[in-house]
Amino acid sequence: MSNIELTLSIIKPDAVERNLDIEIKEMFKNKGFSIVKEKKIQIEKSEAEKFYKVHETKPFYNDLCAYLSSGPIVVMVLEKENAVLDNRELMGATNPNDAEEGTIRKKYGISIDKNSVHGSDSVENAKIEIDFFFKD
Ligand code: IDP
Ligand code: MG
Repeated sequence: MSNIELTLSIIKPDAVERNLDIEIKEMFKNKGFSIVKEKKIQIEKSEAEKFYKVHETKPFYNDLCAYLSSGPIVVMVLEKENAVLDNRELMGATNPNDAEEGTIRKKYGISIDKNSVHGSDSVENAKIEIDFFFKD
C-alpha cells in the first residue's frame, strides 16, 4: 500500500548564506522526494516566534527565532512515500555532531543552532507547517 505524504522542509539561513540550497535540493531529489512547492523568503522575527511556538519555554527560543529570521530561507513542500519520517532520516540528528554519515546535517550543519535544515516531525505538524507558509 502506498502512503504518499507531504512534509515541510526549510533550508535555514546558515545554508542559504553558503549557497548550499542547490546541493541540499539535489540530496532530496536523489532520495526520491519531489519538491512540489518552493519559495525563497526572509521572515520577520514575529513570524519565526509563531512558527516555533512549541519551543517558547525553551532557553534557546529567543536565539532560535532571531536566527531563523536573520537571513533568507528556502521553504519547500516535499512529497514522497513516508515523506515525514524519511525527511527526518535524511536530515539527521538535531546536533550535527550526532548526525549519521550521509545526512544533510552531518554534511553541512555547523552547530546545534546552525544545523542547516528544518523538517516537520509528524504528519499532523506537517499540515500545520505547510499551511503556515503556503496558505494564500
Ligand atoms: P529539530 O529541528 O531536529 O526538529 P527541535 O528539537 O525541534 O529539533 O528544535 C528546533 C531547533 O531549535 C533545532 O533545529 C535547533 O536549531 C534548535 N535547538 C534545539 N535544541 C537546541 C539547543 O539545545 N540549543 C540551541 N538550539 C537548539
Ligand atoms: Mg522540531
